[in-house]
Amino acid sequence: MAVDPADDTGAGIASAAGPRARAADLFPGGVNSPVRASRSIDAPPVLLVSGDGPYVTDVDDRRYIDLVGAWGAAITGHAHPAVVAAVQDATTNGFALGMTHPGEVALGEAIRAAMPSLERLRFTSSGTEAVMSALRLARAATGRDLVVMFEGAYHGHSDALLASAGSGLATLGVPASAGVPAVVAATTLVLPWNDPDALREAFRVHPDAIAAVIVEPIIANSGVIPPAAGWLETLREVTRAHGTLLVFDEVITGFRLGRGGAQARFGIEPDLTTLGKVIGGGLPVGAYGGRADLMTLVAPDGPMYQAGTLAGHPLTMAAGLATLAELRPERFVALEERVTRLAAGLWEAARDAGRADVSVVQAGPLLTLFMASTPPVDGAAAQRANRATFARFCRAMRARGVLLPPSQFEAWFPGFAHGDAEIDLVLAAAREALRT
Ligand code: KE4
Repeated sequence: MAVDPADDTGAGIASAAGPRARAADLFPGGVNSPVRASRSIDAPPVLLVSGDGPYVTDVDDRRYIDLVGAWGAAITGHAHPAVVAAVQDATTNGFALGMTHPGEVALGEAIRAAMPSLERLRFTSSGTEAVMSALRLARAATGRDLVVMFEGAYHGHSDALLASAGSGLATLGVPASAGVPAVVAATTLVLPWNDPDALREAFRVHPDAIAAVIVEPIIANSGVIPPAAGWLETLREVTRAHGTLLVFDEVITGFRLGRGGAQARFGIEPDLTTLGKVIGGGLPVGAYGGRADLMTLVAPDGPMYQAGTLAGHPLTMAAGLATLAELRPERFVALEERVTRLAAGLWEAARDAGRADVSVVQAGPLLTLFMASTPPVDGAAAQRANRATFARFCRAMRARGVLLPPSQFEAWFPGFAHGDAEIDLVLAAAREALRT
């Protein structure tokens, strides 16, 4: 059908080129978030049109077992009937009303009941905003400027956190992205993971200057790299000793490691926590919260400003509440049992295929298959994994109907809807893919 110049709805363009080509024409990389472009596995981006439970279907009507899981948000499985119904009901009352809505109160109370360290909290529309706000709050509370993060972690795309380690240990960060001013990256110290000496050195070199240490309690953004025994306790002890705030970035681990997240699992109480993904049930969301004496500094009560047109969006609140209602403790136990079976099966498949270059790291319900002969213990080690081999493995899995996160440096996100049948199918595909 020719494109009718008078048709300004854009509908007529549909037939002019396929969706992939039109996306490529519209968006950088043809995507609205870089990792979706699948560049690191030398494959075209997948365009998905629907999800149901553990499955997704692409524009070419191919069905996959989905281990991307909306990057963690879809823990209940896609299009969970209770979540769909809750959002459908909510839509009939209008979408964004522009003032506080009872749904915000209900979800806020449900989050606090599960994670009591969030004595008070604030919703945002993304994890990035939650992290950016929590760190602004930490600076406001301490009057200090520097923030420590760890190599291999990702905390969203706010300028100061797009930093990589400076030349020497405990030196100020340098920009990790074009467009980030050096002076902004220099407010971040990027330290090695699981390294207490480096942490203590940073505080020695920068006394009374570090506002916060932000940590993914289990690094998921290098692929899964758990904390070494005692590491999180050391972070808590050293930050407390220096009047520095400890920020747990639980955008991934929150309501995935269990209702209490990593802070419950590891028994560490952070000063501030950031959340996202699961608490919105797949709708745009973020949240930050923590000690009441800190949150009282947030506008309009206090001098630290943060805002958002769609923060606390009624539909997101409805999806989040319905999702949290599905997060029963026994379902986390069952999920973790299946992930343990998956991890063991992947190790066995690698051994049976004679693949000494494969390691599997599991931390609770999160796991990553690394193309590395030994499990990486920090970001630098993860970077040494063989990306080309992982790319081939990922493409081979895709060809066998399993959609893995298209990067070596991501966690896999099995959820409650992945039953034994799906685990068996993933293992069967992996056995073949590892042999090729
Ligand atoms: P968002 O701004 O993307 O909602 O959240 C940022 C963020 C913050 N903290 C952690 C620990 C995160 O993992 C994320 C975002 N996670 C990535 C997946 N690795 C999102 C996927 C993407 O960027 O498209």
